[in-house]
Amino acid sequence: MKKVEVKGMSCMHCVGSVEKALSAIDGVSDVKVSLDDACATFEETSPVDEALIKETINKIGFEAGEVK
Ligand SMILES: [Cu+2]
Repeated sequence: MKKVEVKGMSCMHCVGSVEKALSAIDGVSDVKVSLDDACATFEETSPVDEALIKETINKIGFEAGEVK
């Protein structure tokens, strides 16, 4: 399981946006976003570029931290 910090989420709509955007990336599955913990977790079904994860989050208006 991978985890990425997502800053700037304020409500369940934000959570939904992040979930949808990350789920649309090839190789990413089982996305779970936590508003309380300000992070998203996901499984990789094939190798995913961490930069793409961050870029996707930033592009929809949030701030991505480290992918761990
Ligand atoms: Cu929101």
